[in-house]
Amino acid sequence: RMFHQKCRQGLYPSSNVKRFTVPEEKIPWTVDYPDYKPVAYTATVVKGKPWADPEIDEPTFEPKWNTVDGKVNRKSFMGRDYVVNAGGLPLNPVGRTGIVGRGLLGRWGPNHAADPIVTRWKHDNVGTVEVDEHTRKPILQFVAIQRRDSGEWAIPGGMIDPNEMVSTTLMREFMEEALNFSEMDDTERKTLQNSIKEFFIKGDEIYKGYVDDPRNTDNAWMETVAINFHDENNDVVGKLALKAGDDASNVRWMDINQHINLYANHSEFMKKTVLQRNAHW
Ligand code: RP5
Ligand code: MG
Ligand code: MG
Repeated sequence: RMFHQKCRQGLYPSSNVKRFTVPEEKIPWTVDYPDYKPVAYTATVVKGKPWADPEIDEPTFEPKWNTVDGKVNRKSFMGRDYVVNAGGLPLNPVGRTGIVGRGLLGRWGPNHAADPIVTRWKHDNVGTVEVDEHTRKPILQFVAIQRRDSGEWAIPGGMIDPNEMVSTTLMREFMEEALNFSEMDDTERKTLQNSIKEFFIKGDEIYKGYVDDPRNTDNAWMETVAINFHDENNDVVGKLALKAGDDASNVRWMDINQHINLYANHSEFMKKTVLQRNAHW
C-alpha cells in the first residue's frame, strides 16, 4: 500500500514555494499526467553543506544509486530499487509530489532517519496502570516531542549520519531531543548514557520504509526505521526528567489512542506499536 498525503499540496515547508497540486489518482508515475509541471526547489540552507549532496549537474558528483556509496547509504529501506530517470534523477518510489529538486533534504534519493518509540504504561501516582473503560485495555504512552519546524508533535527521531549505526542514531536522537543531551556537561552525559544504554539494546522493529514527510519531493524523500523500546516497569526512562533539546521545543509522555495526530505518518507507527503491545487504541 503506497500512498502519500502530506507532500503533495500547498506550500513547501519553510518556504513560499507552492507545490503543483497532485490529485490522489495522479500520484503514481505509471498514470499519465501530461499537464504535470512541478516547481523546482532546493532550499538555500542545503546548498554547499557538508551533510548534503552537491547539485546533480556538478561534474565531480558521481552518485552510485541503490547501493552503499562510500559513506552514504543510497539504498532504499523499502527492500527494492528506486528508478533513476533519463535525466539522472532518482524518482520518489510512491510517486509525484509537485516539486522537483531536494527542497530541504540533503540527499538525492532516500534520506535515512531512525525513530525511537519509547513507551510505558499510563499509571496513577501509586503506580496502578490505567485501563480504558471501553476497550478494557491498558493505555500506552510514548515520549513525544514538539517539532520546532512545524509545531507538530512527533517521535524524537533524526537523520542517520554517514557510517553511523542505526542503534547509535536511535539513542543519540532520543538523548538530544528528549533529554537535552547537547547541553549537558561530560559527567552528566556519562551518567545518563550509563543509565539508559542497556534499555536501548533491546527494541522491537515497528516500521521500516518510506515516510509521508512534508519535506519529500519527486527526487528526495524520507525513509525511516522505527523501533519500539518499552519501559515495562516505568523505572528506566520513566525515572528521568524529560527536557526538550535541539530541534524540539517541547517534550512529554503522550497517551496513545486512535485520535492521536502526529507529524508525517507517525500516527500509523503508533497504531502498529499499540497492536504489537496489545494496548488500548
Ligand atoms: C521523519 O523525519 C522521520 O520519521 C524522523 O522522525 C524525522 C527525521 O528528520 P529530523 O527530525 O532530523 O528533521 O520523516
Ligand atoms: Mg535531531
Ligand atoms: Mg528530529
